[in-house]
Amino acid sequence: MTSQSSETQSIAAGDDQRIVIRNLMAGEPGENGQDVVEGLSAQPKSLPPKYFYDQHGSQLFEEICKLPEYYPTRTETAIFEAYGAAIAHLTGPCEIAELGSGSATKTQILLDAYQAAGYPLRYLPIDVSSTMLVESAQELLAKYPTLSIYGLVSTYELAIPHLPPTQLTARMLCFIGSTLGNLQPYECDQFLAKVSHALKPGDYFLLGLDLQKETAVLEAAYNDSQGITAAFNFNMLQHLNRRFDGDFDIAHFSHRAYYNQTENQIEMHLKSLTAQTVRLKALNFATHFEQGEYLLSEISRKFDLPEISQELDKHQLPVLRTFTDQNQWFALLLCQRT
Ligand code: AVJ
Repeated sequence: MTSQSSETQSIAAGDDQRIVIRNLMAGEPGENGQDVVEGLSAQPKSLPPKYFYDQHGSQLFEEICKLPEYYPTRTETAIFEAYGAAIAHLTGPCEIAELGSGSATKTQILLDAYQAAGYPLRYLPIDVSSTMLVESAQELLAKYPTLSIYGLVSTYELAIPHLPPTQLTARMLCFIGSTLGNLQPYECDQFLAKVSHALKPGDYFLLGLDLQKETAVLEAAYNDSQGITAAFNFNMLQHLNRRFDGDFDIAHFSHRAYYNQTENQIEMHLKSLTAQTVRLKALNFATHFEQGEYLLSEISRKFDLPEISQELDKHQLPVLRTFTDQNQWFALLLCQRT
């Protein structure tokens, strides 16, 4: 296999019937960094969380998922294990599309359940990392002999209106891992409108959300004792250095994450330890930091079930069933488009 050279690529080796991967970003100009300039020019400064995820950042995130303090991944996986079969039973045969499929670890629990139910298996992974997408697709093809895959190398925004026609009776769009929590409320609203528009009546939307809970539990999850989350946060600056020929010195920043109880969100910051000027040469841009100034690198909203259910209702995506763990720390919402 080679890297994507054309927009549409089939993986060879006799699997042509089973897999198609389309690269929606092939014709796109590279990231032009306009969002970085905007974020660093704003007051207070902020950066889009997507800049966490270069190759090293994605590895660090995988490590975060295994940390003792980081309960979300473990809890969501346990919910999938407990209720995968129930979800399959409720939806009946349907194809599974997934925004931000990554390594598709949790999705395999679903595929196992659909396979055990004797349903046809069709999976539509969507991810910005073509390497991740191709590697996980190959692994899945080897594991599930009846599986067909239609993958999109794409951002969520671009992919949602570009999903291919449904081949099975229905489709289930999965957005798990509480990634929705990265969006501000107004962005969340726009996102749900797009999802609703892309689904047909009867289709499903499976949403994984981190729920509101004790501050100490939340703050520990973003301030782990091994410093992996701090490294993940600093890596955003190192990523920008590489990408835009920058001179951020991570020794002059510290990691801070705290729970904002008014907004019900974790806010992750990089705090400037000195007064300093940082340049991003490729963007022809420089910005000044005061000593003690904060740069917001991520919000991670924590949800209230009645509130988000109302939001989903508003977008014609009412919750059919809610699956949660014993502590009610995390929830999987199975919604059905009306
Ligand atoms: C991938 C956005 C769900 O908010 O918990 C983990 C990212 N940031 N630790 C989250 C993250 C710091 C994660 N999401």
